[in-house]
Amino acid sequence: LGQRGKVLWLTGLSGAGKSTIAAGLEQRLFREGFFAQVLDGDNIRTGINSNLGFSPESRLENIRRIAEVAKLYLISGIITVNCFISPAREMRELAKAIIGASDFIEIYINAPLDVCEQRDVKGLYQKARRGEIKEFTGVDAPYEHPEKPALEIHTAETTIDAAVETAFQFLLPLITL
Ligand code: GGZ
Repeated sequence: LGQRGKVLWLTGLSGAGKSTIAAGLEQRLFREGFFAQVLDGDNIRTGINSNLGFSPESRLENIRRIAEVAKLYLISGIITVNCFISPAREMRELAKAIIGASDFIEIYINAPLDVCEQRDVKGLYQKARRGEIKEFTGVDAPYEHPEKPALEIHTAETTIDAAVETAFQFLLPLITL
C-alpha cells in the first residue's frame, strides 16, 4: 500500500456529524487511491461489542477494544476512521496509549448540544429527555471536549463537503509516504 496507516479518532456528541463526515472522508480517500475503513457503532457495537452498554465502565471497555482493533488495522497499514463519542478524556488517552501517540489523530467534531438535539436524527435525544434512555451523553451523562485536538470541525458552521475537504487536506501529508 502506498500509504501510511493512521488512526483517525473522531470524538463528539451524538448527532455532531462524526459518521457522516467519516463516510465522506472514506470515499474521498478511496478516490485518491488510499485505503480506509470506517469503524463506528454500526459495525462495532452490533458485533464485537454487542455485550456493552453505556455505563462509564462499558464505554471505557468499548473504547479499549476499538483501539485494539484500530491498532490491528494500523499494523496492516490501513487508515481507520473511528467514530465514537468517547466522552471522557481518560478514554481518549487510553486509545492514544494503545495506538501510540504518533499514529493517533484526534479530530473533534464539534456541534453545540442544542444543534445536535434539534437534528435528533434518530429521536434519541427526545427519548433521553423523556427518561426513556438513561445516561445519554449531553443529557444525563458528561462529555469532556478535547483540550488540544489535532483538528476541530464546527459542523454547525460548515457543509459536509467542506468538512470532508478540510479533513482530507489536513490528512494528506500525514498519510502520504
Ligand atoms: C450516547 C447512545 C446512548 C447513550 C445509545 N449515550 O447517534 P448515534 O446513537 O448513532 O450514536 C450514539 C451511539 C454512541 O455509541 P459510542 O460507542 O460512540 O459511545 S461511547 O464512545 O460513549 O462508548 C447513539 C447511541 O450509540 N446511543 N444510547 N446512552 N449514545
